[in-house]
Formats: sequence, structure tokens, C-alpha cells
Amino acid sequence: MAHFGNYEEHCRDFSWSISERELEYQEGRPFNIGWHCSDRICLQGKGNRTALIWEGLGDKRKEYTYTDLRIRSNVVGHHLRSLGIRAEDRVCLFMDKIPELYIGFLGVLKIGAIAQPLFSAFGDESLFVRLDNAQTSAIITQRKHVPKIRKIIDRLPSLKHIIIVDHDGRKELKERETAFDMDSAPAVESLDIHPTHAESPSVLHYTSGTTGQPKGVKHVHYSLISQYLTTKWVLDLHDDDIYWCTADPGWVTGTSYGIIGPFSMGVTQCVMDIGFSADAWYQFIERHRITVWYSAPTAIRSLMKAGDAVVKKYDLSSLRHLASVGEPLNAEAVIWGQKVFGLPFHDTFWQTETGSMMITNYPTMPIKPGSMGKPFPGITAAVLNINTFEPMSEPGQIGLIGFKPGWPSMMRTYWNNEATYRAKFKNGWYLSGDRARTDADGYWWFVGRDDDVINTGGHLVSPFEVESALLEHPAVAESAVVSKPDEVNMEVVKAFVTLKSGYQPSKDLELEIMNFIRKKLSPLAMPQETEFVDGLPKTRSGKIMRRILHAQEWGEEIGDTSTLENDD
Ligand code: 6R9
Repeated sequence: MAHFGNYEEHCRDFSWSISERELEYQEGRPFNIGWHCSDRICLQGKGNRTALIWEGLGDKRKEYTYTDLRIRSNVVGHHLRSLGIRAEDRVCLFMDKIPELYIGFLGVLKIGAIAQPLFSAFGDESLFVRLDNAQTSAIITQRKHVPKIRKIIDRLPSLKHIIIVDHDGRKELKERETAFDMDSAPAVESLDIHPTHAESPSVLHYTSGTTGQPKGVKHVHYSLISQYLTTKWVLDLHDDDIYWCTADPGWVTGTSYGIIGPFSMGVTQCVMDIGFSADAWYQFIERHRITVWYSAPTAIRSLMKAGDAVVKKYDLSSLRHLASVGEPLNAEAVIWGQKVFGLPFHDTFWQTETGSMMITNYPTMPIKPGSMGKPFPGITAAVLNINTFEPMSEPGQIGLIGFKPGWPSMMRTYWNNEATYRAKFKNGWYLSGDRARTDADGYWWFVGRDDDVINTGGHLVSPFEVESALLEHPAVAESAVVSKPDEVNMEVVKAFVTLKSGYQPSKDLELEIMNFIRKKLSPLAMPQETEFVDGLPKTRSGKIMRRILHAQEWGEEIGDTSTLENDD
């Protein structure tokens, strides 16, 4: 039976104390996510249960029980302490989806340090701005990523330790680099868990904005109260479930629901560190008898593209509950799920800043394909007037998605950027930066973003960050970056570029620029198309009007151009 019952009844009777009670939280007492996700599960007598099943390239496979999770995260915590890492120091996790990432995350939290996960495909510049902003003390990484760190280390005086988890002795270690093998280090049976409290910082996740550098979203240990209950009620995890979250812990879905949620409930989860292919994914579900699957629209669209015949090659009968997050989930994708798996995908809407699901579909509530569902019990959501920030009670009106502050996993600030954090609140509401409408039945429908941030395959890309990186290319004079439509990723990055004198547009130059951005930032931020232009549309004050270029790419009305520079 589903953990979640009738939506209206849950809303009526709701209090976060439901979650606090189940997690035995007591105000003023120590509360630590790392402990809750490992030691507590063992104390419940579930130490022998499999916590993590991992598969990597070349048929590599590893398994960890909850006892292993407890001991190995102790090992990581102990090692970090021996290096001098203290509570609230930032420790970056810069790894592919390997066990050290999942277990290291818990180890960092156990000693009260702040976990800063970063997507391992980030290039040196993306890495630099985030490590510099956070004044990170240590980075845990793999051999293959060390060259990127070596490139920027001279500019990062705070970064004292580069901890390499798979050092094989073939290359020499340089200054500040040390080798650490999590699996073979001596077991640490008991570790003094740092007495973090509800409001102690836990995780620092970087997210993209329209202007300026990426923002470090600061979360606290109390976030577990939201993450646990949403995992239980929305993902409906039960003791015997085998769960698969396809997200990378470099992004918030991969930590909130790829580490914290499932481990705090003591279920078995699977991780696949192999690139995408429909066959590989279905095989993975079949092999591990996966029951609950949390994925993203881009992946689902790719599976749809691969066709229904591939699905039939595999026994996917273990699946019982499917969910999705990251971008709008098309109605067709929901219906396709029903057709080929006999199960619809349950869309969930939330953000790095919200820390946990906000508007979602529940196992027991009828789905309207294309709708994000309804606010989680205890969450007060409203469609706000774009100018007055007043809630609009009439269904059908489009406005800003606003949430009443105060849910447990709400971000506590943007790191070193309190002003930008404050600007997210208007008229007593937290503004998500997205637009939506509701219908007469109280279901929410996503309309679009309210800013220029590009959502490519569920990953947010800052146009500003790409523009800044483009300017560092010797041929580029000016640039403007917008999204353009794409069948699978919904949006991809498109760059408009003016060249410095002496440079000519060419296919080679376009490829060179693409590669330049891929290496510096990441494959996600790489422009899929670069258009060389003579000039960019600008306001009279000299600001590039991305809106005009965006409209052009999407075939939309351009709208008000009265502030345009060359338009008197
Ligand atoms: C969890 C996560 C947040 C932004 C958000 C919105 C978009 C997320 C969505 C969705 C439509 C959904 N988004 N879920 N749009 N329907 N179900 O993705 O966090 O990386 O911070 O992105 O993603 O635009 O504001 P994050």
C-alpha cells in the first residue's frame, strides 16, 4: 500500500512534526544527515541490508551494505579530520558517479564539514569560480580529473588538499595532492559524529543565474525533514524497494533523492556510472529488478526516440512507480510510460533552492498528463501577479510561482551573496523564477522560466557564464547566448558572436569555439550552434537584448523594443 493516502486529508492534517517524529528529531539536540543515512539505519537492525549497488564501465560492480556505508563514511570522515578539516570547512566532491562520491558525501557531513558536490564534467574555469567562491579547503577527486585542478591550483590558495581516491602510483603526486583509498583503508568502527544541529550548514550546491557568477545554495541539516518525507510520500519507497535515481549528485536531484532521501529510508539503491543507451538502461532495470525509478524528461524523450521495440526485449515487470524532474514533462511522455511500462511518469517540480519537491504528482492522485500536480502538503504555493506579487486566485491566470518561506529544506542563503538571496523574496513570497497557471481542480501547469537561464536537458546554464567564457577566445569580440529549441534536450545553447578584425567566420572556427567552451565550462554549456553576426541587438544603455535573439530562435513575437539602441 502506498505511504500516501488522500491528498486533501494529508493537507488538512499536515505538520512537519510527522517527519520530525519519524526521524526522532528533537529541537536543540544534535541532528546529522550523515548519521541518519548510515548509523541510524544500522541501529534499526538493517546493517546487513544492501545500501548501494554500483556498476561502472567494463562490467565493474561493487556492493555496500548499510554497515559498509557506516564504516566507510567513518573512514572518510576520519581521514578528512586527520588532514585538519574542521566543521564548516567546504569539501568539494568532484567525481564521476563512483561509490566514493556517495559515501564520501556522508563522511563529509559526519564531521560537520560542508559538502560541495560539483559535476565532474566541469572544465577548469567552471571549477575555479565555484571553488574560489566557496573558499574550498579540500577536494576529493579521481586521477582523471586532476589535470583540471592542476591548471587552477595556483589561483586557489585556500585549497589545501587534493585527495585522489584511485591513485595507482604511476604518476607522481604534486604539492597538496595525497592518495586515499576508501575501500582498503582500515575500518573505523566508531567516529565522533560532529554535533551538528538543525541549522548547521550541510550542503553547498551551485546553480546558474542570469547575471553574475554561479550562486552557491546553502542548505542545512534540517533539510532532511523535507527530503525524508517527500521521498516517502512521493517516491513511495518501501523496505523491499530497489530504487534507481538517474541524476548525478553534481546536481541537487542526485543528492536530495540520490543520496539523502533513499539512504535515510534504509532502502537499496542502484547507481549506474555508464553513459546513456536505451539498451543499457533497460538491462540495468531488468538485472537489478528495479522497482522505483526517478528520472528526467530528456532521458525519457531519448528512450521514446529509441522506440517501443527495444522495451519489449527486456523484462521490466519489476517496475512499480516512475517519477520525473528537471524540466517540463510533456503529456506524451506520461502517456508513453503508461503504454510501454504500464505506468505513468509522475512529474515533480522543485529547485536547488527549494531542496526538496514542491509541486508533485502523488501515487494515489489521478495524473493529468502535462501537469506538475499539486503542492506538497505543508507547502503554500501561489501564482503571483507579475507586477504586484499578489496571489491570483482565479484559475487559468499565468503568473510567477511563489512559495511561502519556512519549509525545512529551503535554502538558507546564497554563499557570500546575501543581497541576491534577499532579492528572491517579494511581498512575503519566495520567487522561484518560473511561471505557471493552475486549473479549476487545483492542478499546476508549468508555463516557462521568468529569466534567461537556459534549461538544457534538465541542466541550468547561465547565458552570462557562457558569454564571459566566449570573450576569452581570441577571435571573439562580443557574444550573446540564448536557448534554441531541440527535440530531445528541449533547449540547447546557441551563441551569437561578433568577431575581432582579422578573423573570418568559418566552420572550423565554430568547432574551435565549441571545443573551447566544452573544455573551459562543460559539455552542457557548449553552444550547439554558433552564428557569426555583424552586430548584436542592444539597449540604449548598451545591454545585450537576449530577448530579441531568443524570440528569433523560437519564432515568437519580438515584443516591445522601445529601449533598443538602434531603434528611435
Ligand atoms: C530539481 C532541479 C530548477 C529549475 C526550475 C524549473 C526547472 C524543474 C521541473 C521544471 C518544469 C518540472 N524544472 N522541475 N520545469 N517542470 N517538473 O531541477 O533543480 O537544477 O535548480 O532546476 O528547473 O525551471 O526552476 P534545478
